[in-house]
Amino acid sequence: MQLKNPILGLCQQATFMLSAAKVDQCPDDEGFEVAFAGRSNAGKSSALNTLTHASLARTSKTPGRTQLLNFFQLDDERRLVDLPGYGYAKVPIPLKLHWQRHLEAYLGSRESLKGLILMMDIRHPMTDFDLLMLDWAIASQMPMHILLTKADKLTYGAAKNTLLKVQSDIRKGWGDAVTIQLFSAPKRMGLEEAYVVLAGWMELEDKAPAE
Ligand SMILES: Nc1nc2c(ncn2[C@@H]2O[C@H](COP(=O)(O)OP(=O)(O)OP(=O)(O)O)[C@@H](O)[C@H]2O)c(=O)[nH]1
Ligand SMILES: [Mg+2]
Repeated sequence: MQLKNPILGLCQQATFMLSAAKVDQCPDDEGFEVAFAGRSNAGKSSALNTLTHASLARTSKTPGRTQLLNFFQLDDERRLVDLPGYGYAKVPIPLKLHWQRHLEAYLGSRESLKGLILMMDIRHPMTDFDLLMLDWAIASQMPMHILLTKADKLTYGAAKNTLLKVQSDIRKGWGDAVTIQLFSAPKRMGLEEAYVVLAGWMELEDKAPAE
């Protein structure tokens, strides 16, 4: 399938906008925003970079790298946000509380937030924090799509089995509004599926070519 969706072009022209340490430093709360959330080291920044064909977000072998909300602009009214990872044990407690407060303030107040992409390392899915995020998304009626990242670390069969298992657990616990897919940044696996979700949330219809 050839994706003609304009989301592709927009992602390719994504630019870094700003980093916010608190909610009042975020860009104006208008238009369409999609945030990338997940446990520290789950692959949020890598997924964002892969989807935007750029090295916009800083990735790291040291978990807890992304300490601010980083905004990337797609066009005048659309943005992607790289959120700080949660659950990294070695981050000092005051800093942890600081992030948690600001993350909660952001999630709880952001009108332009149209959906959350939740990254889970396929080898460690459904951490306690992931379950909290799922609870929060359902309670706030926030659309959520899960990327099982680092799928390249397993054989295709094992990755597929994990996908089916996690999908079934999510359906049982949270219903079928939450969608899920496999993803790998180095193999560029799962890009089209993710673009379709982003395009839907950002109200970018798949336009047929002009006759
Ligand atoms: N093999 C493989 N490695 C990945 C993949 N995605 C991320 N990684 C690696 O996992 C590590 C963490 O990736 P990041 O993208 O920085 O993770 P993050 O969730 O943004 O981490 P924080 O910002 O610290 O919360 C890096 O060493 C990445 O290269 C993937 O799909 N496959
Ligand atoms: Mg990061």
